[in-house]
Amino acid sequence: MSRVITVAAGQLGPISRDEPRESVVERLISLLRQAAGAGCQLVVFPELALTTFFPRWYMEEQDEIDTWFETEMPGPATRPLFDEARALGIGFCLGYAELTRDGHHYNTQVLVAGDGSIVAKYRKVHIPGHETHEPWRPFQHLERYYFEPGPEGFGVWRAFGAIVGMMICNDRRWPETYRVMGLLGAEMIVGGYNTPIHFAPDPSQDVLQGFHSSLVMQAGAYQNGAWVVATAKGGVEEGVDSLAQSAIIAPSGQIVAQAYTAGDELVTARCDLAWCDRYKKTLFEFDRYRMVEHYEPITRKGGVTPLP
Ligand code: CDT
Repeated sequence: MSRVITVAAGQLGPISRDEPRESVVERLISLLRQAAGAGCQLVVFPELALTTFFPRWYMEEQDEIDTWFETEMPGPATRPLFDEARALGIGFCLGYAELTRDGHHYNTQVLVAGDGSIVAKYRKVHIPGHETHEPWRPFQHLERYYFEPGPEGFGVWRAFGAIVGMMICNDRRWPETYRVMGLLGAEMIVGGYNTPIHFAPDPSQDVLQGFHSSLVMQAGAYQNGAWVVATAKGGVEEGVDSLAQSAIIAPSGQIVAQAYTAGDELVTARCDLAWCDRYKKTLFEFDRYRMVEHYEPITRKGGVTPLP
């Protein structure tokens, strides 16, 4: 029996610092409606999709910091998105900054079913950037100041007739992200990103941002026999240019659909889950070919073990 999910990457263009959540939610609802019209079952929205990418600024006052976080999901501003999704019978994946009741701050994503119920919550594992204010940079990337890593790690969930995993932005650069979910049987891995084009620690990478983003996701899809759907918040936001190029990637590693603008744009593809097994049950048959006895250094804490 064929199992097909028609999926969309619901890319956003820039969100200005003073754009209210309600206005962003209207933009998300517009994308949701387009997706429903295109026969999609699932729309993947960007990381931190409700506001501008606030970690580019250093803030000291906790009260000010907490204004960027959601204390409930859905909350008053996001409930219309959940209501519209339920009315349309379409699911979505949404990234936002989460402040828990006991005071933890996470970079979070929820997977929401077509009936509006939350299937799963994922908290970003790989937190990039820096811990303290670094005034030499043209803009900050203070995710390590604002967010704790998700304590739960990676997971997969049965949803949309598939086994779905989640990742968020920098997670996509790490092979372990895909492999852990691959080992849990992931057939589709979804997530959002905010990737500034300028990388202050090594600007030679600026022109390679699009290449690197595609490189890691295509490899992750292929090596684990999974579809990958990754959605950007792109374009020039508060003076900082970010990568667009939202993409839907097949288990073959091929990009089957990609955004061609840096604005609000819907990218869709018909994803046949049967294609996963062409890779999972041949070249990447884990049970048969993985050589775990040689992989122990990968789970050891820390970095490189230098030669004596
Ligand atoms: N949001 C996010 O994770 N962005 C990172 C930028 C890394 S440079 C500090 C990314 O990997 O795209």
